[in-house]
Amino acid sequence: MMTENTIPPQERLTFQFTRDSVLRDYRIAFQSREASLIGRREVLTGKAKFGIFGDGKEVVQVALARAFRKGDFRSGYYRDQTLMFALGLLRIDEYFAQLYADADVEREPSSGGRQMNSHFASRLLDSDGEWRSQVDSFNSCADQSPTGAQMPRLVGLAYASRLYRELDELEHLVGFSNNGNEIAWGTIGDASCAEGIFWESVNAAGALKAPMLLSIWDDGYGISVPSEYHLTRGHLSSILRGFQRSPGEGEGYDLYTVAGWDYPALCETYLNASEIVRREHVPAIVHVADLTQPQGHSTSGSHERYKSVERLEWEKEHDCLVRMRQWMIGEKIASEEELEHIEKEDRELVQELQRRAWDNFRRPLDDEKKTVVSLLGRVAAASSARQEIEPIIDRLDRWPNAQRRESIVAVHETLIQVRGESDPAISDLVAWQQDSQAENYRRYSSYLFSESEASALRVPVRPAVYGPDSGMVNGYEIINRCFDEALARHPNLMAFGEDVGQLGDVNQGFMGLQEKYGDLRVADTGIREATILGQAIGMALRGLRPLAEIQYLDYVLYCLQIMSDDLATLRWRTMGGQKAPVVIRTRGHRLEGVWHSGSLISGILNLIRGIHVCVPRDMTRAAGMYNTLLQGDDPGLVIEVLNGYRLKERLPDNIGEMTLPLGASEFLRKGVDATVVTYGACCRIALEAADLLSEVGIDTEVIDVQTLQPFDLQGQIGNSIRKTNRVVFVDEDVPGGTTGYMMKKVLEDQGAFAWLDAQPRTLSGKPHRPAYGSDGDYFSKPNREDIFNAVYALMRETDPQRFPSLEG
Ligand SMILES: Cc1ncc(C[n+]2csc(CCOP(=O)(O)OP(=O)(O)O)c2C)c(N)n1
Repeated sequence: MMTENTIPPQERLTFQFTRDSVLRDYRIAFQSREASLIGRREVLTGKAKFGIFGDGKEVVQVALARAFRKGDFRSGYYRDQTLMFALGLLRIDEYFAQLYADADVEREPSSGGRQMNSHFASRLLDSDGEWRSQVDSFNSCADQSPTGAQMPRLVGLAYASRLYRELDELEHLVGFSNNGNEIAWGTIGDASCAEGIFWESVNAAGALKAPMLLSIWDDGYGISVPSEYHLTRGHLSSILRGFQRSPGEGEGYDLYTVAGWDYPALCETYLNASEIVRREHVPAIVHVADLTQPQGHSTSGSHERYKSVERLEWEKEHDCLVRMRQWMIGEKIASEEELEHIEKEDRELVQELQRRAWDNFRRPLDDEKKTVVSLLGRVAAASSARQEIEPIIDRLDRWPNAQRRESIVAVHETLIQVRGESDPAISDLVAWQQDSQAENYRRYSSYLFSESEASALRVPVRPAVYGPDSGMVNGYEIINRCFDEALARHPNLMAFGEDVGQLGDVNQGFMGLQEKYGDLRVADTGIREATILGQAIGMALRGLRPLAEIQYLDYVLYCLQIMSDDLATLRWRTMGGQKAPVVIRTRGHRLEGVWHSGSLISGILNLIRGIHVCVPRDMTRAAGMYNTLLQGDDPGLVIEVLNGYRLKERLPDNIGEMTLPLGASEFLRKGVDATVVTYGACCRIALEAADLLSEVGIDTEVIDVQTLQPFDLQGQIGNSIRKTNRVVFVDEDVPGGTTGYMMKKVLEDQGAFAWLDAQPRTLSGKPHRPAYGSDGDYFSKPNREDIFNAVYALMRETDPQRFPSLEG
């Protein structure tokens, strides 16, 4: 029932059915349905927290799986369990392990229990954090819950195939591509197509001619809201038509519409569509209509509340399994009796696998509870608080299906009861508590950053080297030389962004490099920050090293959601199973104007834990950070100083090799009276203030933190405060923003509070955005005079005689 496509009938490939292959598909689909039914029951009986399932979308997914080839990638969402089963990327017991939040990554390989059920991923990395071959396997990137968030990286996953096909210098990367023949398969629900990033991604993949095959699972609703509220005219195919290419035209999309219950039509559609996408590198969209949701959206509610009786009846009739079954019987592929027999077998199999997953999940928890009960028993026996402890033990012992939390709570309550007592049993309990804390840290908090040999924190430090001929050049020339050498050294490095290609970026950092390296390696993009970022994530997932430019820091907000939800969480949410070492380049700080002043640091910093954040004060520092990040395997954001491109710096002889260690603060000025901690463009202002302060006899130490994440790993700021006993944190962010972050790091984490003789101060911009013009900037952001006054006031606190009031 292909209703719309660009393949003339005589050219269509016909799907070859065999009885075995059809039966195999039906069984996968049927087992998947059973898994959904049992899954819902498990939630409703309290054994799992929440369930969202792929029922109603089984048949289309077994059909899609037939066209999926080794090396291909999936970027989809929580309805894709059947596809994952069909590709062999997920076992049924693993599916249930995730439903139970089993925190053992061997049993729950998608996320090690960190992600809600039906958030799938394949393990792209081995246990050392190195890439496994992707060409010998089916691949899936890690799902996210925000609707449409799978789209931006899909663009990059697909576009990578084009790069692999067209760039000879990538030929050596055999583990990632076979001549760019791979397709990136996307899936999305119909209602999620109302998201802005959906349209941005569709447009970007079309403009990039990326081999992407996107399926839209259309079941007519987004939770309770029907299609007409989501989409103009309520019908996707008709609004997508503008993207469609005409027959023979190279650019644009192939569009297909097919019913989600029509197995032979689905198989034929995917066979044909994928063939063209793979061969011609033309993207395609398959709008899969008439899908259903037999159990409703999720376990959070029942669809009887918002679907009419007629709709519910229609869904029963059009249930894809019912229809496939009827077709199989009609085509004499299997008889009713045969199918009943198979279904009974499969139902039992799924039940058995669910029970196994539950038992495996429970065993370590029950063992742990037993251990704790026994440890607590020993403590009770030895303690004067026995009467108080016994009810704690009893409660834990009787707790049905206790998890780790219940044991930890009981241990904590017991330790409160026995405070001040000492006994070997208590020591054993404390030792258990500490081991458990470490183990649970590993379970839930490991892999925020790379733990591999390739971590950016392990990159050897190579200081800048200057010779007698090292001349002074403009800042932009330093960056330009750095990128030139990086592109030569890393054949898989691709730089792209708005105005990056032909113009060489708005500040000439890439000037001349497109001519030298070609328009795929140094590329212009549309104005589409979310998909510039997504493009980078997808490319990085396929072994490339993207350097994605966001033209100004202020526009990072457009891609912040993807940076935060996808890139920053990727390694963590897969428990080390995936990585995307993207380098994001942007520029900010102190250019005048509300949207060019680039001071939104804390908003960004606090949302992208999992990404290194570098705030170089000049271009030499920036170059060192790029070189470090490009040798590491974590993502990083580098915020260059906007007004630094035309300032002169000395060009290091080893600009291509020099590296700057992340997390190393630099002393810009030594002093004994007060410490000023800052970064980026404020460094210069702080130094000017320090000069002014020295005129009144105050010797200020100025520290550039250089990177905000990681932050001052050697505790140099704490050491400085130990000497000066006074500190002011300065930046252009909002009050309590990054200055608050730095203060927490130094006073709390480094314990510098103990060394202070005066109240610690923060000095930041105003709470509003910076006003335009020189005066607007001066009065919106901290300036030399503000820093002078802040430090002077601290000095006056201890010695008012020597530092009299400035106010007469
Ligand atoms: C950005 C965002 N907004 C809202 C939600 C809550 N939500 C989860 S699923 C969903 C409906 C999605 O409908 P559709 O795209 O048609 O997919 P379906 O669930 O029907 O397969 C909504 C609104 C979300 N996950 N993310």
